[in-house]
Amino acid sequence: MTEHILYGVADGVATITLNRADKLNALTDEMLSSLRRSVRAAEKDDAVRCIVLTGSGRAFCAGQDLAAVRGREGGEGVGFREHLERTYNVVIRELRSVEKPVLGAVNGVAAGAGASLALACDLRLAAESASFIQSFIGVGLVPDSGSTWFLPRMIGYARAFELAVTGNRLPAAEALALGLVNRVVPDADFSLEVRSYALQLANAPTRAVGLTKRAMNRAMGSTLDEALAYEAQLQEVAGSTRDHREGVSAFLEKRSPTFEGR
Ligand code: LHQ
Repeated sequence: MTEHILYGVADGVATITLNRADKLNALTDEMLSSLRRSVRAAEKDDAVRCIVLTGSGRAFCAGQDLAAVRGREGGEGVGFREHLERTYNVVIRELRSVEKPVLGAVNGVAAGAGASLALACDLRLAAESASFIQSFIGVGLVPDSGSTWFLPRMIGYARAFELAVTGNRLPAAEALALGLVNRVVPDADFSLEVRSYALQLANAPTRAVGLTKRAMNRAMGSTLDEALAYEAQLQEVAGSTRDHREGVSAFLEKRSPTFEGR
């Protein structure tokens, strides 16, 4: 897409790479707008059935480029509120609404809004040396880009609050124990593990995966009655897909299904 956001599609997997390794992939406005365009491109492309978000070099993402925010606090340019609404919030909403699985391949430290980006993914696979830091407090800010929403839901209020107000580094192994990441793999195996996980997701019945994401997103803020009704509504849609028919046929014929994502 651009020098600092790489985008590539292979075998049903779109890989978006934050590519500013010398600054630990700290985010600039240009990167955020190109990140948004990449997610949209992956959303529109029927050949894409899984999206991987990762970082170049030793970090996943160190959050907002702090060199670029100097001056904003003095009232020059757009304020933080507008900046967040125009950039980060758009990306986070896009990641949550794209009806394809988004795998956060957390190759290294994920700090500040970089941690929020990782949390906005549907799944997280972390390298053993990766870590999560709610760095906002270190620069006198509140968690943003969804961290106040994701973190307490994933690990409970007390732990989330503690991480947010201490800014302590959470190593990958502890993140796994808390349920913040799905898997942790040795650094040496990271690329292969990401590929195999992504291919598994890309070969799943994509419509059902996307509808599951939609249903779970909605259920997080709904009653059981509302969730039951919405599940039934979406099952009507999933039940009319070719992948549903293929799954049932494969089961009855005692063979492995081949899902096409339709
Ligand atoms: C960086 C950054 C960085 C620029 C490393 N910026 N250069 C806030 C404001 C407004 C609206 C939107 O939302 C936000 C949300 C946020 O994201 S606020 C939180 C911003 N992020 C941080 O506070 C994290 C800052 N970084 C760090 O604390 C450390 O770099 C970590 C703990 C991530 C990694 O530490 P080290 O492994 O020791 O690496 P390092 O600190 O030596 O960094 C390497 C280089 O990357 C270095 O550049 P240099 O030219 O000196 O080699 C850093 O300046 C640069 N870098 N993060 N966010």
